[in-house]
Amino acid sequence: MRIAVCPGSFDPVTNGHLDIFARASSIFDKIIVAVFHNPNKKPLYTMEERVEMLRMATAHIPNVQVDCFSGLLYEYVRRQDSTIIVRGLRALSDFEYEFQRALLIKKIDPQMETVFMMTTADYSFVSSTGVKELAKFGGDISGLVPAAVAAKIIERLNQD
Ligand code: COD
Repeated sequence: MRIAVCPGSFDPVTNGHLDIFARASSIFDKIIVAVFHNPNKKPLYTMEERVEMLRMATAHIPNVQVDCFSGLLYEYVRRQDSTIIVRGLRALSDFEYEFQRALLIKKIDPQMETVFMMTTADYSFVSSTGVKELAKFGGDISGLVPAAVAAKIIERLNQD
């Protein structure tokens, strides 16, 4: 069974992320979407909220599982009986960062493969940061995140 891990912050999940999961799910037998718990960062959404939004957004893709992890990514990937990391690429700036990370991981664990998937043109400009900023100032985020996630974001903004 070919298992691939899609790691990220997903703060929150966007249609750009979902496009990568859906396309990866047709290549691999199982996709594990893994939310990174970084104790040094303060995300807008808690780990539980991010996992819940991801579960809602991926419910229609049968071979996608949502999980969370802390510590080193390649160690987590190994624990999932996998050696495959899937990452999405949007712009040249993504490439430079990803290229260095992939080489560093390969240096430490030579069997680890980072597979890059090019963004879909429709989502090339979509980022979690952009969605949060747009929502905060009352902009329309429909089309950038799934409807259920948009509702959660708006509900949260109304509480603050
Ligand atoms: N289209 C296509 N892909 C997209 C889009 C889009 N519109 N938006 C985002 N993506 C891709 C990103 O390029 C990325 O591949 C993925 O979706 C997730 O994105 P983010 O922004 O939610 O996640 P990141 O990049 O913040 O995740 C960073 C990690 C959590 C993976 C990283 O910090 C990590 O591995 N941490 C664990 C510690 C570790 O092992 N570090 C590495 C040492 S070498």
